[in-house]
Amino acid sequence: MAHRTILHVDLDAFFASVEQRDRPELRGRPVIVGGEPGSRGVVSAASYEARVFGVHSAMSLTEAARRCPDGVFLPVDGRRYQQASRDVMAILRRFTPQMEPISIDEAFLDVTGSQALFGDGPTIAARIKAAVREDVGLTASVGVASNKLVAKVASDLRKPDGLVVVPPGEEAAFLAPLPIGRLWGVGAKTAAVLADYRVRTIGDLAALPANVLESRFGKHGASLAERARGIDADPVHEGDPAKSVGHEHTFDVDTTDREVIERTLLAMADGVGGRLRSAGVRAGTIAIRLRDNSFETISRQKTLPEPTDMTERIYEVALALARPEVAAIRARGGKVRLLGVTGSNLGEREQLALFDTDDPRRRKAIEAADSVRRRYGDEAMTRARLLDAKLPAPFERDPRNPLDRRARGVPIEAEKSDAGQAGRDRQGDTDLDDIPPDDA
Ligand code: TTP
Ligand code: MG
Ligand code: MG
Repeated sequence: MAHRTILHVDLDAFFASVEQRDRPELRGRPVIVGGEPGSRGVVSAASYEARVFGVHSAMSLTEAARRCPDGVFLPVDGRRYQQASRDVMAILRRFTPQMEPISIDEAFLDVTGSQALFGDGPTIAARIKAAVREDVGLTASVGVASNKLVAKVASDLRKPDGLVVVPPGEEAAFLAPLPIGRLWGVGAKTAAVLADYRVRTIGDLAALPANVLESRFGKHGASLAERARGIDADPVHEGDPAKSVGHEHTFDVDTTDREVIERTLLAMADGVGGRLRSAGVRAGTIAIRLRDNSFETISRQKTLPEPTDMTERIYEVALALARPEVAAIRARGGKVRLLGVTGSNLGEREQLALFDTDDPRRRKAIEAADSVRRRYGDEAMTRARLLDAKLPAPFERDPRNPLDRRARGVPIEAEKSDAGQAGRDRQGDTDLDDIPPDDA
């Protein structure tokens, strides 16, 4: 098969670069976006001048101030970053319709079919970098390769203002010397386990016998082995908006305990609501899924008079749908094995403004809670009711879900690979195609 040409484009020190672009006096200075140096937040973005001092995203502002006392600390100005993001995405779209934005400052492009028009991969990459610099005033780093995995690693390698080309056939050799943490899908936990096998570089991983990986990591092991060799068939998902967001939970022990069931539904409603809010969309339909101990699966859904992204509303609907089904399971002496909540029939929040009847103060409070959660992790903000539920973080995102990927300012470094290890509780994405229409 003829090889594909894939680009990964990622802006350099994005939020900080927008600030330096708009305030020339800040150019060449250490700029730290996130808030006041003494405040409780974390660093969103650090300019490369600030990184020299060891400041990076997700570090506490206090620590950043300690390391870089002369840094210029600025609040997050989301509106301007959103606009810059839109401007850059519009440039990328000029080179191919096959464009997949994966966060506010990065996207994959499949330019296989664009080369007759615009030149080969490296030429297109150079043209994109020039256009982003001239038209938007920012620098981007670009990786060019035959697949998404390798292109993403490549764009990160020579930041800032980098351009790294990996010719087809050289994927494995390119990855081999790099530390294992650079491989997408290898989180801290996986890296720790691999260290037991003396795996330090991606090449070490590629050299490990596939059966060792499979016996240690199961299905994930097989995909690890492939990716270590630079193999990735995932297509660029062009204009592939998510159709749904869902959470599913399999209980450690089958249950009919009302408190446990309601708490689980609430946690999942909160997860769905949080993901909808951070992506700026609302769900017009809420669905639940229930599986009993004989593995019979029931799905129910309700179309709402007004689309929502609010936890309480999602919970209320999910509970109303689940209650009679749980009662029926209980009545026949069964127990609940799995529960799921999904929001679908999604629409942009702005376009839904006509329906906007909820209390703006309440929305403000919820959005504030979301942003705290995003900064400090879920534990910080989980409702009292959810404590002790021993559920995975309800705010967890799925890098495979385009809706989650476009959520604002959310790091998409995925620990997904560590989910699904033997026998643990799992939370996954529900596939809406499984869900029959209302009252089916
Ligand atoms: P990144 O592309 O991860 O980082 P960056 O653009 O600041 O730096 P780099 O040159 O290494 O690409 O993220 C893009 C923006 O998303 C970043 O400028 C700010 C925001 N962000 C956060 O708010 N919190 C985070 O933890 C991360 C990683 C990013
Ligand atoms: Mg970036
Ligand atoms: Mg990025």
